[in-house]
Amino acid sequence: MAEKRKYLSDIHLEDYTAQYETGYATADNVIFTGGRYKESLDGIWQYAVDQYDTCLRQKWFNEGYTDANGLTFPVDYSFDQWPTINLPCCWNNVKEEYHLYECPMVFTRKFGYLEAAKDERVFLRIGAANYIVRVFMNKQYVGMHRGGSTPAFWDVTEFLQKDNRIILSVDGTRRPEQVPTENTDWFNYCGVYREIELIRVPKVHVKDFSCNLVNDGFFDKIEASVTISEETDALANLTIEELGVNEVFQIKGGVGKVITISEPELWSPENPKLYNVKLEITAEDNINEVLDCVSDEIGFREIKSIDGKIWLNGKEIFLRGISCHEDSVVGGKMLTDEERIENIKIAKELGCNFMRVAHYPHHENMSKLADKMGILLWEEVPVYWAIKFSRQATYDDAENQLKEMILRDRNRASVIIWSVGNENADSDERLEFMSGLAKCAKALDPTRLISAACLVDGELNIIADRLADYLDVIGINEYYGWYNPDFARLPQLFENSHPDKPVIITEFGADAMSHHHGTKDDKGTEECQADVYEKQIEAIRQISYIKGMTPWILYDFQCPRRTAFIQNYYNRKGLLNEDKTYRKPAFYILQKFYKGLQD
Ligand code: GCB
Repeated sequence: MAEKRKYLSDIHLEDYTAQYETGYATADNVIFTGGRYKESLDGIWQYAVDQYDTCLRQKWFNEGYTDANGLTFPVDYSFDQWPTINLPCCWNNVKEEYHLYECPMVFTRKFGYLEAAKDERVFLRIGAANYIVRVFMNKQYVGMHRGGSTPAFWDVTEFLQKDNRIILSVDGTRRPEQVPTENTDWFNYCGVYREIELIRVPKVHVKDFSCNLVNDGFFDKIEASVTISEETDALANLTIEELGVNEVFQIKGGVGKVITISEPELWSPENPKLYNVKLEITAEDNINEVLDCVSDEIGFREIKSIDGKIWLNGKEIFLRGISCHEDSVVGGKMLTDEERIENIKIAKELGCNFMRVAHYPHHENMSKLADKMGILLWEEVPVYWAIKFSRQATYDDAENQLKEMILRDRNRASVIIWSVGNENADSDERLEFMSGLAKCAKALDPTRLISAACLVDGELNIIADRLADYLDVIGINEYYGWYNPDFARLPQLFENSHPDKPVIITEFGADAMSHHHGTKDDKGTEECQADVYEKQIEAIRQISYIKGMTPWILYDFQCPRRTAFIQNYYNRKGLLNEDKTYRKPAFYILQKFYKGLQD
């Protein structure tokens, strides 16, 4: 009887998610994954659309209600008979009827697992699930993660058995208090759209490992830092065979750091040289007792912002960039490596040495490929437009996403800028929020530049933002010739402004439907877009404090806000169309400018 009453009370419980607010995976749960063996849970899963969130309300993870007398009650799911889906994926692209579905879906599968050895820990890693994912394993709640673009880790050692059932309840609902908020200028692709894997690690394991060139202008020292899972003493052995580096150093209370003399061949877009770096943790009193071993492919380079200029390896650099969303006509936000390679190749064809991967952390393979192929990156967290800046939990969420992004990508030479947001109106709450993020990024990674894509002060027509005090580089989005039709205001803006830091024009652009023609005054035509590019480039090239640009955007991307005939639910500011089969005339205008800068 008691269980039956519970069954009924579950229906009436409004605050049913409160019981699932524990086991919150944050940046503190992250472990270093480079060089580790991963067991994939990708592939065929059963799934159901769970529009009313019944999985959580009715606790499906219990796999049935049985009362004290052994009476069972009917359940509203049948996992093994549900239809199947291939994970990871964005469900919006799987079936027409799910295209605009943003509420919860439930995924489940069974898998066998070879029991963890004594003293071994097993972590579940989900590369990205938008926006909240709750994990259940073998009739128990494991935990949750917030944030749609960064990886989540849970220690599932105690939950695993020989035969397992895992359930993921994934909620893609847009909510005003989330990061990003409910209103964005891109499509809210939902699902578990990056890899799901189990990672076995020794009990004492590397949680975090970073390795980079010392930023002192001499290019002759490499530093490595390590944090291990226990506040214990141990030894670490850093090996970079190709450089003859083999350095043993102390780990005290779980943390260790070493600086070693070495003159690596410097990484740059022209010479994307990577080294195989290995780190071994051994017992303090016995160097032959290996506790853990990780590795990574790392490039060594220095990036600085001094005297209003940006310096790569001690040489001034102009960032010839382009912005890019993570969007594919086939997979939505789930790009293949081939698509990422194609994007980088097209950017290179354009003459770029830099890409702004907007407006959220893209898949980690993007920066790995950028490392290999030689292109610099701006990475960003989705602190976009009207975030709930005065809400502490929203700040915590944003800061956590920022940390998860930095921990994931901080060994990537290609990444030179962490951006803490995009186009947020200048208020006291926003200043407090975003300066907090900027300070957090600097503290976690003092070797890179911090920026944000800021708005122009429209009234005074000046580049002025109080956040600039906390940034190394000022990003400016301006749409003269498009949202702001009075083009004459652009040269005035540049004249009125006297920034004391380098400026990157992080956005300008204009919509153009491919093959749509007219005069340059006809909005939405290729001629109009080309004209905006001509004028923008002419104005920007005269201004010495502008040290880079990332026009908006490489290719057209899906966007529910865009309903005009020429748009058809796409933002058409791309230099290419959405399937990248056609280059619009503006592509060649920007290419000419960038190639000219290279000569
Ligand atoms: C912006 C936003 C970007 C939009 C773009 C546009 O300023 O940063 O996310 O897609 O403008 O096309 O309006």
